Amino acid sequence: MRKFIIGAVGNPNCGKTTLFNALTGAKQQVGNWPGVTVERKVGHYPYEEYTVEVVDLPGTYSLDVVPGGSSLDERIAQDYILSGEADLIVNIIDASNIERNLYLTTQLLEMKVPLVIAINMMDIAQQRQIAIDIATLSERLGTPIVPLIASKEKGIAELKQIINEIATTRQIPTIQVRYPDAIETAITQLLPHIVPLLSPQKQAHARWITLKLLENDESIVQQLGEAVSQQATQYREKIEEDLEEEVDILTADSRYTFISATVEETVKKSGKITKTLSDKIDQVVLNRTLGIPIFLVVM
Ligand SMILES: Nc1nc2c(ncn2[C@@H]2O[C@H](COP(=O)(O)OP(=O)(O)O)[C@@H](O)[C@H]2O)c(=O)[nH]1
Ligand SMILES: [Mg+2]
Repeated sequence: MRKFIIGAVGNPNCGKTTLFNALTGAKQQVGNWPGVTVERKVGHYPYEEYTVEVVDLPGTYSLDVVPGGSSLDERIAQDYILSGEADLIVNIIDASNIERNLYLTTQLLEMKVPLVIAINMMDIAQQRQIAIDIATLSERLGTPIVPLIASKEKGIAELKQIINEIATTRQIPTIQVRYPDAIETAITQLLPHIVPLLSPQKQAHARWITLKLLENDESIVQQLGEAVSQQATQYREKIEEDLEEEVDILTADSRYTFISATVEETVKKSGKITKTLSDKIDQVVLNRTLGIPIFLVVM
């Protein structure tokens, strides 16, 4: 029997565990990620002549490993995705919080891995009168999207079918976030120094790895070593001097610009949306994670 491995990623509370259970039923093994006490859950389901293995990654808002920070979950998720173990990544996003969830999605698009998006909580979006143009969103993100209500097992058959299709074709998203010229130039100049350090399997992720090095991502810095990291630091300091802003703030800003334009075109909110308490808390956590000082106006 042939086997596919898929990694499940998403923000906390997007319904990842519910989907994992709907896909794999009772057949799960629970262990730990190597060297750490973070739970690693693996399940299986049969599909045609395949066994599909589902690896549950920690819930995260981003894949940023902040230096000296407590970004263990982000490190596990990023390292796993870059390891190439998975044939594809399923990104579960919460339809009722689409803009916030798309930050992680944008990073996955940038990583150039075969990707399927599952938009979960479609029932809640409907209750809140949030209309999502899934066909256009799929086009803008350059990746297949399956709507789901995981808690009612709706959309699971469609998701399984798309998973096998993309795991077979290994179609990779072509969308590229555009960064300020100074960052794009630094990526172009650093790339030839980084590519020779990467295993053949990691070459596809070279732009992402270079960008993360420029952002001073701790996991990437440790993997690439001292020499090239010092080179990246010189570029980073120059950019920060010229643009008077930190590189990771600039890149987050570019991602949000991409997300805002995408959401504006594809998501319509006709009802008046009042933020729930958990939305507000998540917003604070996200802003902290990204290190962006934002004063929350609570209405
Ligand atoms: N209404 C609704 N609730 C859902 C859906 N999927 C998951 N949930 C609920 O959302 C909550 C969080 O789900 P969970 O799977 O634990 O999220 P995780 O943190 O991503 O693992 C749980 O109470 C689920 O029952 C859905 O499609 N619709
Ligand atoms: Mg969970």
